[in-house]
Amino acid sequence: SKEDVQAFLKKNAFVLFTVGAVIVGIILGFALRPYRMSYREVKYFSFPGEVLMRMLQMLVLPLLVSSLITGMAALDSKASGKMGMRAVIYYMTTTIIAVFIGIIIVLIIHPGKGSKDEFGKQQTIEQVSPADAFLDLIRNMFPPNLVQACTQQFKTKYGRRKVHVTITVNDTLFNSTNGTQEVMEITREEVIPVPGQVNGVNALGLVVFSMCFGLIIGNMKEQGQLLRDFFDSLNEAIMSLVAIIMWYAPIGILFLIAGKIVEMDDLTQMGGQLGMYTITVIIGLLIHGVLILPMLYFVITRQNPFIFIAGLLQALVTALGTSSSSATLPVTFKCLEENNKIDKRITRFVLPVGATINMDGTALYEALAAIFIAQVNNMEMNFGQIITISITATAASIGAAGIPQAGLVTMVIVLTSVGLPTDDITLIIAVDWFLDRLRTTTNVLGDSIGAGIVEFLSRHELRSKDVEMGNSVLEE
Ligand code: DAS
Repeated sequence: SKEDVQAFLKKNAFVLFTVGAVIVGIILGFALRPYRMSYREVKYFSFPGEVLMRMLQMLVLPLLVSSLITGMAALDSKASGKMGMRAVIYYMTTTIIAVFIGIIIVLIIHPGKGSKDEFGKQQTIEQVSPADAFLDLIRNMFPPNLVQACTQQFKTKYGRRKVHVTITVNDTLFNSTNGTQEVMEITREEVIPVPGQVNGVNALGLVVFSMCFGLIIGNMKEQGQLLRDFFDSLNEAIMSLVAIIMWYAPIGILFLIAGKIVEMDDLTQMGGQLGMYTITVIIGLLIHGVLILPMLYFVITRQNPFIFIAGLLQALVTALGTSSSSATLPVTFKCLEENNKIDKRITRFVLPVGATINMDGTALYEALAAIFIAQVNNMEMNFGQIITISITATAASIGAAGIPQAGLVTMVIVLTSVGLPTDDITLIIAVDWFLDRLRTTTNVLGDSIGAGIVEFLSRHELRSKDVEMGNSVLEE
């Protein structure tokens, strides 16, 4: 009946808007491509998307800190220890599974053919040793200055920049009557071999600090009450802000996607090895995201994983649009708490950590890409080297920040560990913006399913805590 339709629309308004935004964004993007917008025009056009990205990033810092502190403070150390263990086991298991899927798929499909000619000229990238990269990971865990950690950016060994070239063709020779000028604008992306900076916070350092801090104020008696109340209410306030921004999100996502489609390079090179490589990555991510993770969820909780995933739709689309799991974090919180009714004590505790260190998509991608580069160089990887790749790919995914294309940067660790040329990262740069979006979506999916599984496994602790606190306990 009419009421039913209305009720359905009301309940699913967000989801419908978001899915609609993606579809309209794709159509609009392709429709506008023939107009060959200039760099500046593209920037203007995608401005609503840029604003969304900034709004989400604005919330990440207070959300991450307040949710982790309240999450840790709400649990006693025994309970949080147990839940922490479960989360870490889940993170490790799924990351390792992802790495192996990446390796197996790339060995079976074998997209690289041992010729680099078709990739064109490459630039040189500064060399980093795995030991340096590893020490950097530990350094980032302990920021010497907390205020700086909130503003300091992750340093990368190379960055990208857009170069805008205007070529003026003087046509007087052919057009002697009025001597017209033809102006051509070209935008291309360049890899710059200097320490680049990526926007974001040192999330890893803040996660470590907030967890310890939360644990401590949770164990304090009355003296800690003020701090516990403060962070609790800060967290509530930020989540209310998230609720407002969510209404704007579909518009932002529409323009983020349309803008990227307008500005992307022609896909002419996609026919060859790079195309095969792209398909291989997509297949790997699909196996992990659509098969393995849902199966794991089902085996453990005995609930329908696809209903769970349907509740996450908005977060997944935001990940696709922003290619940043940190920026998606506020939306992930909302989806899990509101649609999937995951206990706040779990989300607050598990999600910020997951968004920072648990990246299944990135791990799968790093291992796969490294072996692809070996194939292009005609190098056969032996068993020991493949094991090395799987270990370093895991480390590299933990070290990667939840920001666009961070995985490409940490790939240096994987390549150097088996003696592959790091310069060859440039071979895959052309398609990375796209694959980054897909692996970010997989990362967010992995974090969310992890929250569902950890909640299920921790239901007894949560219940006894409820009884202890005198909260109303739902009958099972
Ligand atoms: N895009 C990143 C993320 O936010 C990680 C990556 O580059 O792989 O999840």
